[in-house]
Amino acid sequence: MAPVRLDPQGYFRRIPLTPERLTDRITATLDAIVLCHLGVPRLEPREWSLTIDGMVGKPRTLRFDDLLRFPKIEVASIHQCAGSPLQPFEPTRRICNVVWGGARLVDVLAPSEPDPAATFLWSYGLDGGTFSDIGIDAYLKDLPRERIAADALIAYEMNGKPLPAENGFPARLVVPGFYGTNSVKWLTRMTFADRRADSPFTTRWYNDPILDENGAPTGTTRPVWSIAPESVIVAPAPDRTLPVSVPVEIWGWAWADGGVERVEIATCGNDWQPVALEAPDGRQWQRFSLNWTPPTSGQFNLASRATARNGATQPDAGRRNAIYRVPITVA
Ligand SMILES: Nc1nc2c(c(=O)[nH]1)N[C@H]1C(S)=C(S)[C@@H](COP(=O)(O)O)O[C@H]1N2
Ligand SMILES: [Mo]
Repeated sequence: MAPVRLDPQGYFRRIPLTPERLTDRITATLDAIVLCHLGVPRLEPREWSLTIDGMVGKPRTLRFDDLLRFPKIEVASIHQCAGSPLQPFEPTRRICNVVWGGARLVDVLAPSEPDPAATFLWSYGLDGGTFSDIGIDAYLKDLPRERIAADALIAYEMNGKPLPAENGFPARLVVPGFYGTNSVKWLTRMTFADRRADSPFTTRWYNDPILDENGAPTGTTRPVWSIAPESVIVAPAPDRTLPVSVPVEIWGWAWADGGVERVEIATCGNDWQPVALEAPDGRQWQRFSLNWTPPTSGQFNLASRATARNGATQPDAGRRNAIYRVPITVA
């Protein structure tokens, strides 16, 4: 294959919508997050292929046309960037909710007869270059085997249209419920293995230090896979002035891998109260709302806190899924 053309070359991202602009349930493609560590490969579908190898009975290589022959599925899902791997505890709220279309990952892998002893699936992108002064042959991520059977897909569509180049054209992995970093774009190769991939994007970056109760590193790490519970208030927007004693709807989105069970809102400090929350609909974010009547004039700090079905909740600060706060004035 001819050397890959990257345009642009090097780190490239789209500035995400701020929470008050996340008004639509499905985020328009041009408003969705974009993150490319090494640049944006430009290739034609006829130049694309996917090799499936490693611990399999039948290694094989698929063309783009082969991919289109599998039954097509659509998965509406949150899609979230975990933020800079160099600042793993920094909240960035790079979130959107989009519809992916493509082939089910299990369907594509099954004819290769994966060895039951393989515990990880490694996924390679076409993009190489330099990130944080480290030379990278190809973007490489790994996935625990059990996640394949769920609703992971090899997507060739986003919101009903072919993927834009920056989102992985012509085909990419999508792992709904896992942070975006795992959803390898411009997918070229998938390798079954019995250990984690030893690449900068698996074991050096996107591997959170686990801290003890005092916030000191324990020396162990956790892969950045499952999306932790999180929520944002869409309205009112920060720094708005609201009239006293006039009811207003506070609303926003909550999400977590596996769904959110409860959202609470606080208006001034620690007055947390449970609020109305949509039931989970597949992998999508869930709308929450509270009709609130500002009781007196003054400064308020609106905050929302999501608790996942597994009981995990949002920390106050110092983590990527820390509570989001909206300062407003009541006058
Ligand atoms: N090949 C490749 N895949 C990649 C990346 C990349 O740099 N190269 N970035 C990852 C990161 S960190 C995120 S958040 C998502 C972003 O996907 P998007 O740009 O389609 O929104 O792609 C992931 N897949
Ligand atoms: Mo990301």
